[in-house]
Amino acid sequence: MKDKRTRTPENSGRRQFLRTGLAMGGLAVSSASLPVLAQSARDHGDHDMHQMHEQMHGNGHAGHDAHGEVDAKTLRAMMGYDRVEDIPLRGPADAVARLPYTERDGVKEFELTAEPIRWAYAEGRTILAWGYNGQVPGPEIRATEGDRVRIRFTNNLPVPTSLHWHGLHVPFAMDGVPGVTQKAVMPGETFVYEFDAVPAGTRFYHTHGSHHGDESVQMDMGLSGSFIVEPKDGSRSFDKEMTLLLGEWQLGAEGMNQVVATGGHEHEIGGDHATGGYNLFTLNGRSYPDVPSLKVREGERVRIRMINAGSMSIHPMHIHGHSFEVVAIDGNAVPEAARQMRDVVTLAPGERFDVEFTADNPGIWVLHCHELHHAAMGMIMLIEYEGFEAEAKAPPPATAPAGHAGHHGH
Ligand SMILES: [Cu+2]
Repeated sequence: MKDKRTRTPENSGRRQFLRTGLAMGGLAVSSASLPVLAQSARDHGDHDMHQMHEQMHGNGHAGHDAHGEVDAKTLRAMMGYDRVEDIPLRGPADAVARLPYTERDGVKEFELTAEPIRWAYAEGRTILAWGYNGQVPGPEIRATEGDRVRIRFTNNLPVPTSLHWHGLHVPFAMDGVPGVTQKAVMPGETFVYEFDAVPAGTRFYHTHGSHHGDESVQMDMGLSGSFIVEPKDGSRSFDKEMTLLLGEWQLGAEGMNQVVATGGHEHEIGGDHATGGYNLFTLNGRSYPDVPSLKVREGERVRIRMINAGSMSIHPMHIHGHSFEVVAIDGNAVPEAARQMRDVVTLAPGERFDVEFTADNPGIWVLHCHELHHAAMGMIMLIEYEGFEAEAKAPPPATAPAGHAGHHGH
């Protein structure tokens, strides 16, 4: 991919800025790519009969449990489908690590959509979600500092949304804040974002809601992904890198998402007070023990780019058996003289920490959130050295009061 990279001159002033803003800022065209909606329940017979069938056979997904209940109207409003089982089931096997791009006139063009899905956060366990390109987190966008990038974003959700470039210095018309920099992207519409990828570092993209007030609701549905801007000079201080996107969820029974069940009111329902209503914590969309291990080789220098893409929780991320060096905060390099050796770094929502460690202590180690409720609810990853196989995996995490969640099998 390296030889395909082109670099464009950086945005050269007000004239360029205005041209971009006018050309791209208000562009919203309708798209034919609305999700294929499920046939209405009426087509299959009386809705009550359908629910009764689910209750009798215990294989339904909604409408028969006080904690996971959602009526068809709410489900349609939030997910665009009448029945949970019609919502596309997606998991890691369907996901791509990095978003492919095509080059056109020196511009890197990316395609992103927002889609209603059932996301497999662990083996045999799903949660209703909104995913970019149908995955959680969205695919990583990679660019080189100064690249001109164009992201064609199509909203296939049943609700308006937006796309914000967190930590990137974009022209304001590209900032993706509904009511401030643009109108929300309506269901079925496409909005084209275009800007220079600056500055270098660990950035990310996420929804900014449909209007002021529902940003957390949309974030809590899974709408985020990493955006890594590699330095123009090609400098690289590590042998191996990984991006770790921290997520938090309000899981209901049978794979229900409480954001959906409450029609977007989420926090009003309270829940487990120790964790503010969040009861499932993910790393790159997966919950321990189903978080893929970081595999390292002795002697390697390893960078982990941590991104807190949650809307509320603070995560003190702790590594066992090693210290790591904080090399960048919020994507920006820390001068060498100011670098700290830590074994915990704490990320508030929106923060990023790039840490590096030298793999000099062979074995199997955990990297986990030291808010231990979060660890218990999934926020753990193993670091496995070559030659070491993880022992038998731990039992599934407690995700909610027993019997009320996490048994949505597929
Ligand atoms: Cu945490």
